[in-house]
Amino acid sequence: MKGPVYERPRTIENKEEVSIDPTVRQLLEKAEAEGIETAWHRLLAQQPQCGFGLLGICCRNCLMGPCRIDPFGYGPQRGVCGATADTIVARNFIRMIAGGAAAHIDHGREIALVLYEVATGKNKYYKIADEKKLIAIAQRLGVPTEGRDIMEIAKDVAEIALRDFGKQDDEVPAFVKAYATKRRLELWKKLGVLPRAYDREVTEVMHRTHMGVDADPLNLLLGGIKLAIADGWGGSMVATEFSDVLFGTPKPIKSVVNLGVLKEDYVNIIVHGHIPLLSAKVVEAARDPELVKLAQDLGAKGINVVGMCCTGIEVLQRLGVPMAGNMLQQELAIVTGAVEATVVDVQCIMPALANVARCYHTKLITTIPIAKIPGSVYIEFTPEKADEVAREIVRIAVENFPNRAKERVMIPKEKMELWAGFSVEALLEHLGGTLDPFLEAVKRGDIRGVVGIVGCNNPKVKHDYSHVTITKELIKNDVLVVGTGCWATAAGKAGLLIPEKAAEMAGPGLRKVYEELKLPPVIHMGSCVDNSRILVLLGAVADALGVDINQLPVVGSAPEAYSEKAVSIGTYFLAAGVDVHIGVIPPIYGSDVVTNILTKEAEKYGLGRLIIETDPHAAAKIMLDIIDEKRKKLGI
Ligand code: SF4
Ligand code: MSK
Repeated sequence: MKGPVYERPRTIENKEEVSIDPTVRQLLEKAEAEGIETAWHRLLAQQPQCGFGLLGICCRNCLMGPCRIDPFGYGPQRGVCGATADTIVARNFIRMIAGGAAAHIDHGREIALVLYEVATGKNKYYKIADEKKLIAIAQRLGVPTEGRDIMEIAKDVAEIALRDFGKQDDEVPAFVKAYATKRRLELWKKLGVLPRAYDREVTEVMHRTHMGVDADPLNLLLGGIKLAIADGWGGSMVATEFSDVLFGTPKPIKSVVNLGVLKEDYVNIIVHGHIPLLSAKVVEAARDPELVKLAQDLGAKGINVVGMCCTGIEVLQRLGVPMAGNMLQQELAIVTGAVEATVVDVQCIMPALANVARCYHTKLITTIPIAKIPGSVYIEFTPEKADEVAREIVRIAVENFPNRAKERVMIPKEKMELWAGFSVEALLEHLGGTLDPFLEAVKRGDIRGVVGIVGCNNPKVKHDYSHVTITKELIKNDVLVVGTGCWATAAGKAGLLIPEKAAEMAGPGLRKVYEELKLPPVIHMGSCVDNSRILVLLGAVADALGVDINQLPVVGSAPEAYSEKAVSIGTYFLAAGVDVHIGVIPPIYGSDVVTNILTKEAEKYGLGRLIIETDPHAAAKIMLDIIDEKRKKLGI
């Protein structure tokens, strides 16, 4: 007997519903005409998605399973081991945090190791680009700086950071202690969620979610919160702070965003992934006169490096490198037919890129031993041979230019100017060295509150729509929006990162703030690890006002979240005391207990609440209400 025949979805009927970005619609047409599938087609092929998975009530943590709980109460209410829906949902949720936190922690470790190698003279390819930042970090950590050689300071700072990853004592990691506010540290101590070492917290979550260990949903969630704290104030903080030391602390910088940054007559190289160790070197190598000449000899005008996802943002915010797009544009960039190489490191790189690249002349170049993709060209990157590898990669891209099929090239025209590079240091400098003018504007009500919008695209959500709608709605109501990652790219494409344009869309309060302080209503603070910058800012504002972070008129939002990293980021904002909106349904509705803890009871513990709302207008309204309520309680 024959089963039903699987039909691969080849077309998306209504492309208007897929994205607000015209480049996506144009290139989806081209992809379909050329028989190429994208994430949107594969999402269709997955319908209907598993209801147990959506509710978080399936478990395959052991070989007695897989087990699933019947959400309607007719079937099994316990797994083979006896785990209930509450246990299973909580375990699954914190395993997502473990995946996300581990990614950030590994990222932080890579950067810290390079700083250590630079400080000890073992790596000559990188340098201390920002001594002032290094000294500021040293002072926070209590490392003596007076009259000392900068390399000695760097060595001490790197050693302290590296110890925090794998130390065995129960002390709070030095970075967490140095960067979190006193009030938060006290609260976390009371709740028993003070982390000890970053790797240890990842291991502990994997351990406690093993069959036969932790079955208590609240205890499990607190374990997840402890790990998320280790991510935000630990792994991610190290990644951000040391990237500033090695590559420079971002300052406002102008560039261009969207697929129109690809150039028809140039060799186009996309850097995609997260860790700037590679992308910064590719940018450098592409400026090498010998390689530029090679490109010209092969008929190109030059070499054009553009960014995708957060490693793109790392080189955008420091070097002004144009951004090709955000997460859901990675396949479409290749569909333009104009990309000689997509060079990737880690995270958010769809394995499907190899299939798309195969349909064109594009070389997909993977570089990291833990991130190989069948069908890609693998050129191993290590910081010890950074320059050679980067040059080799650029050479491969250049030599691939003559293979481009000119008749298949279609580069969308759309591109938009944007301003990025608003680190905390740059913001402070912008305000004249003190937060006071900002705080005054908040007290006066010109700035009603602040919302931090973070990361990601998700094909379940109309691409960029929620990001842009929420941002516009908030600034119209005088709420300053700061953010990172794929939100920032969406905001840039919509023109929201052109200060004067955003000011025109903003309410009278924010417009006044822009006129008086030149503070834009919408602020690009960096890549997804740079959410740590928002934590630093929140801590500084709370301390300046003499209150705890959970009292501030501040909300977090992840309107189009997809990744486990977003789950970890959202959770560390909850740990900071910030209410966090998510625009995609997280897999927790299978447990009333877990849903209740995360969406309601968390507040009782001094943590933020999770707000689940898929409609961007309704979400913005909820955020405005929270801001008003907090202002009222603060008496402003
Ligand atoms: Fe089933 Fe328990 Fe094993 Fe999970 S841990 S698969 S619920 S037996
Ligand atoms: S790249 S984690 S989709 S922000 Fe950082 Fe974008 Fe989210 Fe990846």
